[in-house]
Amino acid sequence: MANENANNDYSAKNINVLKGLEAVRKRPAMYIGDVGPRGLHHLVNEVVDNCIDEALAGYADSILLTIHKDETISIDDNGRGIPVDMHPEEKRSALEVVMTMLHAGGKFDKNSYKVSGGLHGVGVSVVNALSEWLRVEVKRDGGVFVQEYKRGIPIKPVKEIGKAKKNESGTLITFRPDSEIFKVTNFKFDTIAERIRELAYLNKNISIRIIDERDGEDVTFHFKGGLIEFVKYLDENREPLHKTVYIEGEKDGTPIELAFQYNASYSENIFSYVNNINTTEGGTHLVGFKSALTRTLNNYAYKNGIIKEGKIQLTGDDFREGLTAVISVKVAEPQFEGQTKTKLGNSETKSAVETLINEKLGEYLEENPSVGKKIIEKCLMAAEAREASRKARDLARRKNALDTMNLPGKLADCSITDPEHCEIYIVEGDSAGGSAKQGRDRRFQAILPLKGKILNVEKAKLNKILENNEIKAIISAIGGGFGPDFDHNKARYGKLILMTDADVDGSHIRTLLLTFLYRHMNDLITSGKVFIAQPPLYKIKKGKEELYAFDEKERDEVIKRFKGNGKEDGLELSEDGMPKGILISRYKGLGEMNPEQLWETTMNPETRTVLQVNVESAAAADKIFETLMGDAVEPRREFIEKNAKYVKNLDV
Ligand code: 0RA
Repeated sequence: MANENANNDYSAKNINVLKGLEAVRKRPAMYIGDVGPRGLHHLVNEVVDNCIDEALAGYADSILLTIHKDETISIDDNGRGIPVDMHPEEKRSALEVVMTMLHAGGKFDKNSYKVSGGLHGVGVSVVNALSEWLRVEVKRDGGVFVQEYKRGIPIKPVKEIGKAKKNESGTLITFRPDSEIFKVTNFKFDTIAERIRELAYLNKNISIRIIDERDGEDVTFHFKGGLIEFVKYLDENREPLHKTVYIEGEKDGTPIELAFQYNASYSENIFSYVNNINTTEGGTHLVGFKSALTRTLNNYAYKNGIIKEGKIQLTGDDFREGLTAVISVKVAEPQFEGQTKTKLGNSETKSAVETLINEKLGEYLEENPSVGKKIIEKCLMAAEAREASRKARDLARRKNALDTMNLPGKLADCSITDPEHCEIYIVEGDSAGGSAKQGRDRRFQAILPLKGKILNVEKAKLNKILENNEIKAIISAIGGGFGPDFDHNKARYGKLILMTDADVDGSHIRTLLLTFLYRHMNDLITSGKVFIAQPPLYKIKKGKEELYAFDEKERDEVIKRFKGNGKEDGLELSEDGMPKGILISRYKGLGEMNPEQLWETTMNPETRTVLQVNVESAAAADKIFETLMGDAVEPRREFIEKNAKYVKNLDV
C-alpha cells in the first residue's frame, strides 16, 4: 500500500475505500458509460458539474478549465472549496473522504439540486479512481490545502502549504486519466467546449474559460442573456419571426426557465433540461410545457378573434412548427426514467411547469400583442400546410408507396422476419448494391440500393419530401412510419447500416441520409439502431495472401508485415504500387469490390467494423444539420473551412 496513513490507522474503513475504488477500476463503464473518448470526457464533466453545483448554490461564479500540453487537465473554481476539516466519523480530512470514498462526493448539505440522471453525479472520487495521477488544491478557512493521489490512493496526508487571502476560497483539481483504463487519453477541445457552452447558456451567472495550452486556444463562455441567447444561437441560421419570448419563475419550489421563438422553418426544436442534464427522452416538464403552450396560444387566438370559432382546428403540432425552445427546470429529487435515464418522471413537475407557463405566457402575450399575432399567424400556416401534406400523404398511401405491405422493388429483403436479428444496408449506387446483394447473408441482411443523392430534407417541404422516390423507398422498407408518427419499435430491422463510397460524394450522400433520419426517424438514431459501414481503402496482396487496410497507417503496417522481419527500413512504393512483389490497390468505390470481398471486409458481422451513430448533444447536432443543410450559405462555408482539418472523420 502506497498510503502513508495506512501505517498507523489501517482499518476496516481503508479497506472499504480500496474496495470502492477497485470496483470503479474493475468496471469503469458502470460509472462513466465507457472507456472510449466519451467516458474520458465524462471525467471532465464530472468535475465541472461539481463546480456548477457550487455556482447553483450561490457560492461560485467563475470556472477556469485548462488543457495542458502533457494532456493533463485542470479545473479551477471559486466556490467554497471542498471541506478540509476532520471528518467526525472517518477520522481523517473531509477532503480525503470526498476524494477517495465512493458516493461520499455528495454534498453534506441536503438542499442542493441533486443530479442523478444517467451517469451524472457519480462523484469526484470516480475521477480520482480512474486517474493515473490527481492533485487537489483547496483554498478554505484561510489556508491552502493539497493532496495528491495515484489511481485514487493518497500519496500523503492532506497538507497545508500556505495561507489563503481573506475571503478567498475554491477548488483546483488537476488530473491525468489512466492509460491503463482509457483507450485514448487525448482531450478534444470541441467536445469539452460543447458541454461548457451549454452549461454557460443554462447558468447565466457563471463565466467559464477554457484554455488549450496545446494550441493556444482560449475561449470564455459567459452568456448574461442565458436561455434567450441559447435560443438565438440555435436559430442563428434561421429567420426568427419575432423577438425571443422569455419566462422565468418558481412554482411549488421548482425553478423554471423558458425561452422560445418561432422561425420560418418547419421543424420543431425543443431542448429540455433538468438540473442541467439534457433530457433527450423528455418527460413531465416537457409535457407540461407543450400542453401549456397549446392551451395558452389557443385561448389567446380565440379571445382576440384571430381564429374564428368553427373555422380551422389547430393541433398541438401546429403550435410547434418552426418553434425553437429551451426549457430548463431544477428538481430537488428528480426521478429519471427511460432507456438512457434521461426522461423526467416526477408528476408534480408537470403541473408546476404547466401552471406557471399558462399564467406567465398568457400575461406576456397580452403585453406583447404583436408577438402574439406573429405566432398565431405562423401556427395557422402550419395548420394549412398540415392539411395539404395530409392530402399528399393520402395520395401517396393510395399509391401504396408508404404501405409496408408493398415493399420497394429494388429492396432485396432478408428471410428472417424478427427485426432484432435483421439488418438493412442502405447502399450508394446500383453496382455496389448488386455486389452487396450477392455477397450478403440473405437470411438476416437486406439490401436497399439508392440511386444518386436523396433529397435534402432540410430545405424541402413535407409534401416534396414524400414525393421523393428514394425517400419513399426508405420509408416503406423500414416500415416504422415517418415524422412525428415514427416508431422505431415497428421498424422491420434492428440495425440500419449506411454504406457509401469513401469519397466526397459518398460522404455527402451519407450526410443527406443522416439528415433525413435525424429529422424524420429520430428515434432510430437515439435508440442506437443506425450505423455506418467501414469499407476498406486498400487491398495489399503478396503471392496468394490478401489483406485489407482501412487507412494509411494500417496499410503501412501490413506492408511491413509482408516484408517479414519487421525491419524499419522505410517503404519504397513504386508508381504502380509494386515494391518487392507486394501489390497495393486503392479502392475508389464500393463497386470495385466483388461480392466476396465486400462480404469479407464490410458486411460479415464476425469481421467487419461498423460505427454506431449517436448524438452526443442534441443541440449541437441540430446546429450541424442546420448549418450543413440549411439555407444560409455563409455559415456553411465557415463551418466547412473551420472543420476542413477534421474532415477525415467528421462525426455529428
Ligand atoms: C463536498 C461538500 C461541499 C462542496 C464540495 C464537496 C465541492 C466539490 C467540488 C469539486 C470541484 N469543486 C468543488 N467545490 C466544492 C460543500 C462545502 C460546504 O458545505 O462548505
